[in-house]
Parts: sequence; structure tokens; C-alpha cells
Amino acid sequence: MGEQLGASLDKTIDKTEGIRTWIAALAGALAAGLALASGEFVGAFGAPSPGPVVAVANRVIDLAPGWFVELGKSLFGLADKPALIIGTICISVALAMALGVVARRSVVPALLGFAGFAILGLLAIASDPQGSLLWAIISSAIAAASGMLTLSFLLNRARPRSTPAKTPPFGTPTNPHVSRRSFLGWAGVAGLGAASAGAAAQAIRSRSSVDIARDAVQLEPVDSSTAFDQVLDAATASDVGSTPGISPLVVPGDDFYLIDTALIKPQVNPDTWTLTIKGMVDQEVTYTYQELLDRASTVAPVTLSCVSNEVGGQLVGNAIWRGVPLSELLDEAGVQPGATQIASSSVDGWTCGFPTEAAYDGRTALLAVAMNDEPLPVAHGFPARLVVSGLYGYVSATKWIETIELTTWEDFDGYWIPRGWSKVGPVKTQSRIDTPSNRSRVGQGTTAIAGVAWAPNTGIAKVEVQIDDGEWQQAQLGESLGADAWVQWLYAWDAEPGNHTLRVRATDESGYSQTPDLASPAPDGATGWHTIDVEVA
Ligand SMILES: Nc1nc2c(c(=O)[nH]1)N[C@H]1C(S)=C(S)[C@@H](COP(=O)(O)O)O[C@H]1N2
Ligand SMILES: [Mo]
Repeated sequence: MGEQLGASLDKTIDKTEGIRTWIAALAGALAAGLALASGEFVGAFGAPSPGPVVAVANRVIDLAPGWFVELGKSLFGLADKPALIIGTICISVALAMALGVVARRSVVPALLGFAGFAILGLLAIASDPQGSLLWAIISSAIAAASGMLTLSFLLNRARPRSTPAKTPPFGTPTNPHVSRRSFLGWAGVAGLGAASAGAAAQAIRSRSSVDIARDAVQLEPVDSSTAFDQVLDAATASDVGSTPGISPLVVPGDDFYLIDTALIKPQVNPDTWTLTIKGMVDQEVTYTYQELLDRASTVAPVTLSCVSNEVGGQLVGNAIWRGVPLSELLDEAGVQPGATQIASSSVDGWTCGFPTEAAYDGRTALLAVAMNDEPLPVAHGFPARLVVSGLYGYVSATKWIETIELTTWEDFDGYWIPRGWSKVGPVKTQSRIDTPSNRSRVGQGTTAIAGVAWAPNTGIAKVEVQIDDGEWQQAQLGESLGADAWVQWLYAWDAEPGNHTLRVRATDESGYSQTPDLASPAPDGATGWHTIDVEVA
């Protein structure tokens, strides 16, 4: 093995031809790897300011046309952001391989290339809402320097030492084996260095001071939350709630679906964070985290759903939120007549807006600080977010919220509106079969068909199941946490051998029954009956 490698490298480091192409490309790739990893490593100390790779990927999301973002989502689903980061790394490495090859003749273009990368990274960090100019300069400079040094160093190791110009007294003694071993050794060192710097950057980011601050938050118990806990206990113990495979009535924070444009979740220091209500108000008001925590005594189960959720999809969840009614805070600022839109923005520059009415028409509209009796998880918007029952997340549920601005309906469009999504986003009544799963095989006899149904703000009146083209059969509904929360449902099916198609439809308290017409999520939410196929053995 070692012999073979040695022999092939003897050909590679040819005494007369100079450096083989693949060796030069490898040197370029390693230089890029070390550059990116060291930039991310150094940049991690500047958290929440992103490192160069993440910042560039962030800018791609922001500047890319809507169809590109949608394509990414449909190709990679929830892993679209990791995919984008990996794509950014691959493109950089590929370009650096080319730079390495060119560098055999002259290092100038390669050095310019690395400088160009660094400037791109610097600009991306500096223009990031969470970015710091100082850390942009430091991390990009370190990245560029390590890339340039690695490339010239590795190419030097790979250079044959026996060419006449390099013989003693001007060069090192002639010995191709020394330069071969030397290159391989140093290439290994560079690879290891890049891998460990990258891993260290991850580790530094993952346990930030914000997690520590969040762990220290004390939530005072409130009575209403105890009442909900009792319903929850009863639900979990009931026939419906204990059906294997059914979604829980309340989804734990760690399992709750995650949707946002943030490549790294904003790390907000609750001690310095404030929320400001401004725009068309009598007076601007600003709240600290502690002020909001002290007032957060409203507890409300609300099912949150993403407009991108497909029929039968997983981008929906029910949680028990706790916070301050939005209308209370708005009243303290004094909403002026004509302020028809409540716009909000997050620390990472994401925005959305919904009609002012929604804060006053009696529905649940909370500035939430807690989820399921715990401070909001960082990924779900710590320290505070909006939760508005009956509106999709993209028009209402700002995480890491920083400002609320009263404006007119015409004067402002939230982040997703120019990207092709409807400006109004009422949640559509939907139902989902959790069990059995699509294309699964089930046993003959009594089989549970079960799932969840939601019509936040309205409430679910009934859920029906259809087997093949039979009559619609009414399902049993589980314990209810209220109209805003999803309900669990169960139908005991006497399964007969063969292939069967199962459908579900919900009817809400307004009398509306789900339409069978299939519509895809864009622009205002999917419709249709969740339909699955099963085989009964
Ligand atoms: N700051 C910020 N808040 C955001 C978003 C975002 O991209 N950035 N996405 C919204 C969307 S589209 C949805 S569906 C919900 C999802 O909330 P979750 O991740 O807590 O489930 O958050 C909303 N709030
Ligand atoms: Mo969403």
C-alpha cells in the first residue's frame, strides 16, 4: 500500500515536469479547507456575528430569487440550509483547486484569489444583521492568511528539489523521497488542522452564553397552566391519546418543527435585549425581558403551522405558550387610527406583518416568552416571539422579535410577500393521518387509524375517515385544549385483507368541511384530504 503510493508519487513529483496537476489541486483544496475552517474558528469567538462561510450562505439566501430558495427547500426539505453551507464550501474548494493548479506557474493569481474570497466573506459578515465589522475583518484576514500560507507552503513541499537551479548551495539536498514524504505529511497536517478547526468552531457556537442565560430564567408557576396540564394528563391516558404513533397533544420544544431563514440561530442576550413598539403610536414604548417575564401570566395552547406545510406534512405543531397579550402592550403605546398593519422584525432582520385587527378581535395573540412551561428554546425565538392563533407563521410568528411597528396595510410587506406568498395568511382547516403510515403493511382486524386535526381560532367540530370509496365514518375526538389547539382523533377500523386507501377530512366549528381540491402550499397554504395507502396482510 505504502509502496504503491510511493511509486505513484515518484511519478507525480517528477524531477523535470514540476508539480503534477492533482497534487497542485489537492494543495489548493487543503488551503481552502484550512482558510474556511480557520475563518469559522476565529469568527466563532465573535458570536453572534457569523463566520465567513455562514455569512456568505446567509447572503445567498437573502439575494437569491424566491424560486431558488423554493427549489432548495423542495430539493433538500428541512436540510436546505446545511445543503447551502455545504454548497458554499464545495464551490470555494473547487475554485481553490483551480487556483492551486495555476499557482504552479505563478502564485500571484492564487494569492489574489484568496484575497478575493476574504473580501467576499468580509462584506457578507459586515452586511449581516448580526455581523460585527471587527470580527468580519479579523476572521476574513485570518482565513485569507491561512489559505495563502498553506497553499504556498504545500506547493513548496511538492516542488522537486533536484532541478539544477535548486541544487546546493542554493537549495536543499536532492532527494525526491524527502519531498514526497514531506508533502504527504504536511498535506495530512493541513487536512487534520482544517477538520479540527471546523469542529472547534461548531463546539464554540453550540454552547453559547445564551444557553447559560436561558437556563437561569425562573418562570413563576401560574394557575391556568396547571389546568391545561390536567387536560394534558387526561388526554395522554385516554384511548385516543395513548394510540401508538399518534402525535402528542402538546409537542415538546425539542420535537417542534423548525422553520426560519437563520443559518445560525440568533443568540440574544436577555440582559441587554429590549422590545420596542413604534411607528403609528402615541408614544414609543420599550420593554426589557424581565418586565415581560413579570407580566407573562397568559397561558394559551395554540397550534402553529407553516404555510409551506403539505397536506399530511410535519410543519405544524401544538404547544402551550405563555406571554403577555399583544393588545395590552399595544394599548400602552396607543395605536393611532389608520394603523392597519402590525409589522414586526427580528434581531436577524426577518420581518412579517398582519392586520391590526388580529390583535383585537378576541383571538389569542401573544408576545410569548415561554413554550410548554419553559423559557422559549433558542431555536424557537428566545427571548420572545409572537404567536397569533389562526395565522400562518410567515405572517405572524416573529421569533427573536426586536421591534413591533404600527403602519398601514399598504406601506409594508413582510419578508415572504415579495417572494411570492400571499399577504394574508389565515390557517386552513386541516387534518392528518399519523398512523398507520403511508404504504405500510398492517395486520388484519381492529386497527387504529389516528391523527390530529386543527382549525386554530375556530375549533374542530368533527373528523371523518373514509376507507376506499365507502361511507365517511365519524372518528372519536380526544380531550380538547381549546379551539386554538389541534385535537387528536381515532377511528377503530376493522381491517380486511387487501390494499386500501384511507382518507381523512375535518369539519370546523364554522361548519366548513375540508375541500378535496388539491392545492400546493404556495401562495397561501395547501388544501386537500390527507390520503394514504395501506396493505392489510
Ligand atoms: N425571526 C424569524 N422568525 C420567524 C421566521 C423566520 O424566518 N425568522 N419564520 C416564520 C415561519 S415561516 C414559521 S412557520 C414560524 C415557525 O416557528 P417555529 O420554528 O418555532 O416552529 O416562525 C416564523 N418566525
Ligand atoms: Mo412558515
